[in-house]
Amino acid sequence: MGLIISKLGDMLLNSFKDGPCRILMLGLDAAGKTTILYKLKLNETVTTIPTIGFNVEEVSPNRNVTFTVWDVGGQDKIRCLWRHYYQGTEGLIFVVDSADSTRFEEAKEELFGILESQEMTRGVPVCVIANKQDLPGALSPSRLGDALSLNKLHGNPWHIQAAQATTGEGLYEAVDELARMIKKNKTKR
Ligand SMILES: Nc1nc2c(ncn2[C@@H]2O[C@H](COP(=O)(O)OP(=O)(O)OP(=O)(O)O)[C@@H](O)[C@H]2O)c(=O)[nH]1
Ligand SMILES: [Mg+2]
Repeated sequence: MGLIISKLGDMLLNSFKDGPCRILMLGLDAAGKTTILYKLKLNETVTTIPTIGFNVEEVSPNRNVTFTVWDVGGQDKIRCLWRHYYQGTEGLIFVVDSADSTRFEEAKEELFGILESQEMTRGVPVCVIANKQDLPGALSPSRLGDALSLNKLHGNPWHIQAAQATTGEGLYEAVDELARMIKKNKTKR
């Protein structure tokens, strides 16, 4: 039994042996990206200001996985810079404010735009974080998934995870699921 567990651990380790995975985290402004990054990195709820440019941190959600997470500012006027970060992306985290229904359509257009872009890795695994579940009117992940038409994402493995970045709830589940999808994607190739 111990041997099987250690073999499984080795297999997981081997699939990430090329070094840290390059993870890009995008989403509209104020979705909660920077809050997520530092909750994962420091386990602290930091006070953020809108990101102009990017933050990058190495994050190890468990001992077998290291992610280099790029968190790029989402304000409308700087979204044109996103594409400069696409190349070499192995996993995409797309963060949505689940209570901001007036901007679901905009979020959906941005998500599909990213995945259709020439520079983005074909078939990159996507983890959508349905953030701010604590706010009144927040949509459940399944309803948010419908609002974002995730069922139309045929070329990419995807998962949607409910989360509250301010407490960290759901964040480890999100990165674990992303790691699982990336690993599966790598063994397929
Ligand atoms: N209620 C609630 N507020 C949150 C949550 N996550 C983030 N916030 C708040 O949302 C605001 C924006 O968070 P940021 O992390 O700066 O958002 P961002 O996506 O990095 O925004 P840009 O850098 O402009 O792209 C901050 O006031 C956060 O405290 C959450 O789960 N619940
Ligand atoms: Mg930010």
